[in-house]
Amino acid sequence: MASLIAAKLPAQICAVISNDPAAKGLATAAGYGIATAVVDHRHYKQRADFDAALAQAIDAHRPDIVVLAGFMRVLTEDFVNRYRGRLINIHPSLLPSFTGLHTHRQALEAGVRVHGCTVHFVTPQLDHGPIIIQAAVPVLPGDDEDALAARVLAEEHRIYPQAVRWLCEDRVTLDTDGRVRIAGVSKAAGALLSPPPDA
Ligand code: NHR
Repeated sequence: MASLIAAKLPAQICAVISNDPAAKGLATAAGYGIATAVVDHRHYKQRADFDAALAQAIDAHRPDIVVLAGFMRVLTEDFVNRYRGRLINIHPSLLPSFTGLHTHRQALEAGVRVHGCTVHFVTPQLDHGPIIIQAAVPVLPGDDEDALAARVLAEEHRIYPQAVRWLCEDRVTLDTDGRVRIAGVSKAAGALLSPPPDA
C-alpha cells in the first residue's frame, strides 16, 4: 500500500480501508492525509454482513478501482460481482500455482526453482481471476520462507503500481476469452533460468 502511494500514480487515492483496526497501513495513509476507515470483520457473524458493510464504506468514497493489499478475508460472490472488472489483488505466487495461504512454504516444499507474484482481477473463485502482470524470482539454495518472501515482496512493490497505472490509463481490457490484454506494452524478452546454466 505504501508503494502505491509512493508511486505517484495518475489517480487520487480516495481512501484506505481495513478490516483490522491495528493495520499499519491505516497510520501510514493517515500520515499522507488520506481518508481511512475500519470495518472490523469480528463485529459481523456472517461474511455477507461484513461484506455489505465493507461495500458501504468503499462506496462512500466512489472509487473507480478497488485495490486489495494484504487483505486476508475471502470475499463473497455478491461483493466481488459488485466491483467486477475494477477489483484487483496481488497474490504472492505465480498463479495458478500455490493458491491460498503460505505460498512461500508451498513453493519451497514443491521444490520449484522459480517463484513470484501475480496481480489479478478478483473473481468469486479464490485466486483464479484473470492475470494482469506477473514477476518471477529465483528460489535460491538455502532459502527459507522469510528470505523467499522478501525477494517476492520487492517485486510486488514493482508490479502492483505498474498494474494500477495501466488501469488508471484505461489500457487494461478483459477479453471475452477471460484473458487480459494491455494496450501498448512492449514485448518481454529474455528468460530467467534458475539455477543458472554453466557459462
Ligand atoms: N475473495 C475472492 N472472492 N476471490 C479472491 O481471489 C480473493 C478474495 C479475498 C482475498 C486475497 C488472497 C491472497 O492473495 C483474496 C483474494 C485470504 C485467504 C483466506 O483463506 C485466501 C486468499 C487470499 C486472502 N482467508 C481466510 C478466511 O477465512 C482467513 C485467513 C487469515 O485470516 O489468516 O477468510 O492471499
